[in-house]
Amino acid sequence: MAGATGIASGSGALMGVSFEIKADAKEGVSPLSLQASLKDQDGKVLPSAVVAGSVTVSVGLLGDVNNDRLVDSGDAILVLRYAVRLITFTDAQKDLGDVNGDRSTDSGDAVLILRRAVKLIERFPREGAPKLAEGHGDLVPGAAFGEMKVFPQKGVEAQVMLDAGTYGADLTITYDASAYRTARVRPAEGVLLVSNADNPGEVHLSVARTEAAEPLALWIELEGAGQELSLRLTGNVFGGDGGPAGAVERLLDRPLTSSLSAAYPNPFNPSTTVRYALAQDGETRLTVYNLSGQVVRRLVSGRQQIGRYAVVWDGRDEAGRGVASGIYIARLDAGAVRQAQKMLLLK
Ligand SMILES: [Ca+2]
Ligand SMILES: [Ca+2]
Repeated sequence: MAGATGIASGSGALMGVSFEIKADAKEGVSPLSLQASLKDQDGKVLPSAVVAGSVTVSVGLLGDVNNDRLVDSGDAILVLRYAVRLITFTDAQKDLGDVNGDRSTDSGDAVLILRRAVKLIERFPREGAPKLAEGHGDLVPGAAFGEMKVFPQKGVEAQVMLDAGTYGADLTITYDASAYRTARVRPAEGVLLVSNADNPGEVHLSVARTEAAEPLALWIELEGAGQELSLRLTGNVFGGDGGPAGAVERLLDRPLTSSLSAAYPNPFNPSTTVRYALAQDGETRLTVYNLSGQVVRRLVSGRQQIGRYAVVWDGRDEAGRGVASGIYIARLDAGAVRQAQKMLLLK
């Protein structure tokens, strides 16, 4: 190689060297050594510099992780299966699967492999393809919990919504394994979806699609019965260029049965806090009665939403007068649920 004529002293990169790997090259690590012969400004030969290193040769077609000489949705599926940890990849497969060259083999790459399989793109970013246009304006990829269906004593179905503009996602949903187990992740139309629920308390799901003009609803079915449902959604979402477009972290926490908790403090003076949970939106009444069944105080009366509530009773009646020491009953009426708790006022 020739090169550095005319450059005086100093340090820096003089040139780049590219190697073409022969078609019959052996897969694996090949040693590489560079020898530079250097001359000073008078043309005197200096001791030569030798740099030893190596290159890793991956033989195969970029994106063709199953090595069948085709880049198709079969490869995208394998990348998704790898992303949810259902299978392992060799180093060569990891490398061939990383079609956008970000050193991670994930749903972002599956998106690109799918797009190539349906001829939406001709080359991968690692092959020098120009950066892909998003095609959906300002849509920001994202994922969140959506609707929920509760089947008492049987289980729940929770919806994970991928926003429009989300072409791929690697997501983990964690839940209380003592109350629930994953029944399944429902297949969705028009997308590649792979899930792994081998570990109790968590389900991994990876998804890739070629079109993302619309949001996508995915349903996770959990079997079991609990007083409440607490789900955590974490992971990454990918845009149409296959690059990571954001990290996701969402919590869903809701009661599954309406209930009234014991008042605290109890006995009390001058006030106590009554807590209750609503599993459904609807007319809700929380009323304080005396032992004769007469209404002492209406603490809550009206429509309320699913959630957890705390109401303070200050020991006064509807007219604002302090009531006498004794036992009182707090009663919750919410839908079909009617529950009561005793409270003792001690003056
Ligand atoms: Ca293939
Ligand atoms: Ca990648």
